[in-house]
Amino acid sequence: MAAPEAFQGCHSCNYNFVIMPPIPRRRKPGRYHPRPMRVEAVQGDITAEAVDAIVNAANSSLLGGGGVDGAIHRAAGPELVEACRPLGGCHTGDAKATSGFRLPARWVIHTVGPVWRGGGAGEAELLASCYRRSLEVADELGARSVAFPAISTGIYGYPAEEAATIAVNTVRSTPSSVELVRLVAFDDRTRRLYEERLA
Ligand code: AR6
Repeated sequence: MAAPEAFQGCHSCNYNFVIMPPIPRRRKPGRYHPRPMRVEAVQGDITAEAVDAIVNAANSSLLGGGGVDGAIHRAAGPELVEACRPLGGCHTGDAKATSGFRLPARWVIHTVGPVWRGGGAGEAELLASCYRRSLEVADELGARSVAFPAISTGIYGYPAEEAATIAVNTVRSTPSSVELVRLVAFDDRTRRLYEERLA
């Protein structure tokens, strides 16, 4: 049977004259809050966190270092640095993911915080970007629970109070499918700073 006249010339196939309803577009991941995000402050070692992804306060080489970065690489095992090598480093304020290897967490999201230079060198925006980009990467991975260390507040010298404010405000204001964020303080003071801001 030939196609009705209106369809002739539209397709090379004569059987193709069923008009399909438009296919609904799939939602882009990470653009919606399917459930409200819960944000918690805890104190401890982030390498023990049994979440989908832990965030690493790395340096731009992504090849390991001291502080939380060193602890994460030691706990994940030597496969972690091998997985980081092909990533070709990371800019300050950006984030990239690897597997978690021997960690309880399935993924590590490596972000590079700013070095504190007195506050006039765009540090606040770069630190906020670390939290935002890490949540975006978490969404791309499909992670639903993420643990953050206090990025930049150790070796990079960011004042703890201001960093805690940026951490809480940015996590709360970033649209994401992540359902649980754990702000992991290594020390008592940082935990209190988080708790005050979350109250
Ligand atoms: N679990 C949770 N938090 C931790 C842990 C841990 N195991 N260990 C340290 N912290 P830092 P930065 C806290 O210095 O300032 C590295 O050499 C720590 O008390 O790890 O972003 C990188 O390679 C502090 O509150 O990261 C870079 O070169 C917070 O983690 C540079 O340090 C961040 O301290 C990055 O410096």
